[in-house]
Amino acid sequence: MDSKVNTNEIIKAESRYLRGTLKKSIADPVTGTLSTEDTQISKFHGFYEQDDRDVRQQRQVSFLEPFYSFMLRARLPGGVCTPRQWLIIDALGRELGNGSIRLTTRQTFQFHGILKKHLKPLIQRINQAMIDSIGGCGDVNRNVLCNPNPEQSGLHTEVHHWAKRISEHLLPRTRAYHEIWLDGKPVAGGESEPIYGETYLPRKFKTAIAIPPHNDVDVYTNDLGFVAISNGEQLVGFNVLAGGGMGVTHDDTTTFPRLADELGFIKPEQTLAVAEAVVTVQRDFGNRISRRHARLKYTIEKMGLAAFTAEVEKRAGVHFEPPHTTQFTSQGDRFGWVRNKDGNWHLTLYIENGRVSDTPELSLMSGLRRIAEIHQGDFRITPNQNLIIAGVPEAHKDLIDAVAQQHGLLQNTESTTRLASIACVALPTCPQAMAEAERYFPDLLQKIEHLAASHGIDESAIVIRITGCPNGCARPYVAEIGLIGKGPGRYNLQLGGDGTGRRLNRLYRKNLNETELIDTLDTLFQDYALQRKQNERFGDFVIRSGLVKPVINPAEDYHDID
Ligand code: SRM
Ligand code: SF4
Repeated sequence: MDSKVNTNEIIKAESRYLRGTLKKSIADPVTGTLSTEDTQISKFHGFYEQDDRDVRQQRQVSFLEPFYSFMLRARLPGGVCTPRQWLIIDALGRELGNGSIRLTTRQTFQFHGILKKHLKPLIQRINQAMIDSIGGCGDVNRNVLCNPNPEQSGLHTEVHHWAKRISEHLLPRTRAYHEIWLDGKPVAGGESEPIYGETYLPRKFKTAIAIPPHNDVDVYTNDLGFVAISNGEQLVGFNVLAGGGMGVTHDDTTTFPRLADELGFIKPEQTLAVAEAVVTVQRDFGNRISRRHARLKYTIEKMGLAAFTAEVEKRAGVHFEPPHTTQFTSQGDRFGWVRNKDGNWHLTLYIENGRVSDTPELSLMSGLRRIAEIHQGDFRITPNQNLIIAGVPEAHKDLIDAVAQQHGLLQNTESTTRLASIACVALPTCPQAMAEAERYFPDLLQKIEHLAASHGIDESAIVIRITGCPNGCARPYVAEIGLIGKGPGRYNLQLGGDGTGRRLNRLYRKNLNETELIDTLDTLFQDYALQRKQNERFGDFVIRSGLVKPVINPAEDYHDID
């Protein structure tokens, strides 16, 4: 192994295919934590060690170890689960988690606040429900996204099938997960990882499939993207994209967000070979020295797109045809009841920041549990942290509607901007958070909504996304307004996404506190209200009026600010 590789590479290489000393760490009753190496290996099994940051300082003063607990993220390709599975997820969130379930921007769910001793029973119980957490996190392919909207039933079913197949094809082959959590027999030897090798990928890897005209999966922000091409109802192939990613480090101009490039069109039967080829090129050419520069976007910048594409074609044994023309018109969800082509109904519910819990104001968790008890279709988590109750027969619609009404799930009072906006988790669980996001966003949005209403632009459905740090978990760099945590109560203001996920935004003002942010938006909203063209989006307006320059080549010009 190259002596310069980063520590994670050594940990992976010495982990015996992701076993590490996890069994020992989990069994150690003296501490709530894992060994340092195991905190990295655990990610491949779907869980992260965290500590409650609200009480971190207080515990330090009292000479107590941090209040450790774990976040577990499931693998749920395309975000689909059955009502029976939902009931188990709900029960585990209440019994072994912190009383909530978190729907994520990658169409799956997380539990927070799991104590070390509860990890094994929790993993066993989700597996009994036929859900696993393999590759929920770690340097492998993550949960595969696809459009969850069952409106175009035939096409969606086919695309969802591909999301599952890609996810399964790119799963690690190690038996470590079964051995440690499901009491599977230890492997005698001769184990291998045909796709990943023993050091897996240099970094996380993300895949999504979009069905135009909806870009709800933000397909251009993924390492690997597939845009479904259909002849109406049937899939004829995919435009393949590669090299998207959001993560940036504040003030490090060698890091940048990037939208994926188009490689070309392929037939459905070539999908797995192409997915595997993109993964193995990244495995072999990705940066294993600097994790900050290890995502596929940097590999493509280093190799050049033509050389990268040629290498993928060679490994996959395919020749990319010119991409088909496609058009995206939105990046968000559509809410309320809609009738599918098959005559069944689906109900898309707005879930504020994806957090499912019961509060004094809203019995959301209980309401969804009640729906799961009577629903016969499925549940679909959207890539915008919302939830679809799908496949409701006409005869059940009134009943489900009544339960949703009774629990306040159909308030229908949210502004178009609120419905279009998302926040990452941030404090108190996320160790990377520099500022609040999920806990603060509802209040901040209220102020922004008042501002929008005062300028008569409240129907503009401006896409606003906030994150507690520049890692970009709510994909803020493709929002019309992106707010990126800089420090407690301070955010960078980014402007210029196009509302369809096809354009990066750019930094407009740095390190604003709430008053400065609201004042800045006040001026921007006023100009937009007075000077916008008919149907012009806010993000398009700020670009046309020269308030921010569009990003042409992020590797070179993302950090150019006037
Ligand atoms: Fe993320 C790390 C939460 C989607 C980019 N992300 C984290 C961690 C695990 C913090 C950590 O390193 O310990 C966060 C856990 C917080 C918590 O307490 O739950 C976290 N990320 C999330 C979720 C839950 C945000 C949400 O509010 O929904 C999303 C879970 C997705 C899933 O189900 O798999 C989530 N993260 C994303 C996305 C959006 C996406 O994938 O579509 C991105 C940007 C796209 C990308 O990857 O480029 C994203 N997360 C990151 C990064 C920056 C990666 C980079 O290339 O620089 C990190 C930090 C890292 O990897 O070192 C990170
Ligand atoms: Fe944590 Fe940053 Fe991701 Fe928000 S964007 S969840 S603060 S890593």
